[in-house]
Amino acid sequence: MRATQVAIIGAGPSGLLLGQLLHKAGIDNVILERQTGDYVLGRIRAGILEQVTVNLMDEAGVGRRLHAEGIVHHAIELVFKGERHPIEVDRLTGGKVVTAYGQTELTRDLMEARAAAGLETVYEAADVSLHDFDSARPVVRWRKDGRQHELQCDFIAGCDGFHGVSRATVKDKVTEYEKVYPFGWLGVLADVPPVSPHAIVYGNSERGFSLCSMRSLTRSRYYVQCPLDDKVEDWSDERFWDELRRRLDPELAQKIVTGPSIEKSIAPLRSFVAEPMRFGRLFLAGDAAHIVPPTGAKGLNLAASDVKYLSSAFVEHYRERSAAGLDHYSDRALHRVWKAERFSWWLTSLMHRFPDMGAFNQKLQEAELEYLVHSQAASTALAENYVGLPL
Ligand code: FAS
Ligand code: PHB
Repeated sequence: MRATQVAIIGAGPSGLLLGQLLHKAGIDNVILERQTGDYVLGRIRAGILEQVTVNLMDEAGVGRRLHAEGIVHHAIELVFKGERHPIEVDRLTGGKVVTAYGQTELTRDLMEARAAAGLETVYEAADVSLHDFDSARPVVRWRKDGRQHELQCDFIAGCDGFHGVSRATVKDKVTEYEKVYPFGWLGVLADVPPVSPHAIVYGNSERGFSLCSMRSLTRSRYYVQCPLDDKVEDWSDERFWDELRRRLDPELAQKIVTGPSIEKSIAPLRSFVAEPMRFGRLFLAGDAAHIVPPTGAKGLNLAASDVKYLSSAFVEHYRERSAAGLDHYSDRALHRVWKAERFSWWLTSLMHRFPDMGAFNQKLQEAELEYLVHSQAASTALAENYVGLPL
């Protein structure tokens, strides 16, 4: 039977980054992905990288384009009651910054590096199933080209996202914690210059949340909060641009450069954590184990920190014959996950209008925003979470 050291399920950012770090450490791995590579690249998702993630891309040897094309942000801005307030994350955290670089580009860089190294990625792997991960020789099976395939391995890394097979395989061993938000995000990608090229702008208006971001100096990413039962077809480009302007301060609203959307989608918001993240020789990483509302730009960055912990644990196992990293992986990852869950929930609660919030809670939101932008201590707390807590 074919064999490898680590079988990775999923060729999203988690799986690809893990595969690259393991390869750099001389650990053989195979990735099984149920979609095509183009399909994976076609999913428009995250856009903001913490320094931890940038450092990991460098460690994986794939940081060149990220440094050439990524846009460093030294601040974010909060808009409420028609005024815009900077939160200078760089100054408040002693020099830490975030980088705008789309998940699509990060995934492309990792895919190209993997192909260049001649590493095996099985795309369109159907009906992946996981077996014997409580033994010393787990087995992964899948179907492709009308044939059944199987792979023996030392470990399985479940990097297959929220709807993947890995967590589903251990659903009777998992404790799930979930919070679903009563609204979604309508996101638009457009080839127009970003309205605020050096700061992500978060808005809280009486009409709801808005976000102004970018993928480059010629490609912008915008979001508005929308009801959960909205459909993308309810939103013409014109209606979107008009609604976005209404949720910003007047100066920024008149600077918006509009253009045809090249991607438009509605994403639901949820907070979700599955505990533990280890089951014998099966380890969960990234969205397979946790989901955050995108408000805090933590999803992709949490996936990266899981991968940092897991790849280090595998290296310790193979190089030092030590099980310490593997034994501590779940607790160590969850410690960081829950802090990011808290921050993402807090910023989502602060910046969105909830259908049933009532006048008192609305006044509380306004008071917290006023306190936040005028208090060094409160701004510092926001800033240190936004740039990413230490590993
Ligand atoms: P992914 O879901 O990216 O990748 C999992 C991979 O596994 C996929 O390629 C999938 O096809 C594959 N797979 C699934 N089941 C399988 C099976 N049975 N067999 C084989 N393969 C299988 N994060 C942010 O930080 N900011 C954002 O703005 C943001 N926006 C988002 C918008 C949306 C609509 C979504 C869904 C997520 C968003 N995220 C955002 C979070 C997102 O970026 C994730 O954190 C990131 O994709 C996590 O990467 P992975 O863990 O690799 O999971
Ligand atoms: C994005 O650019 O897609 C983005 C930026 C900041 C967020 C969420 C998404 O908080």
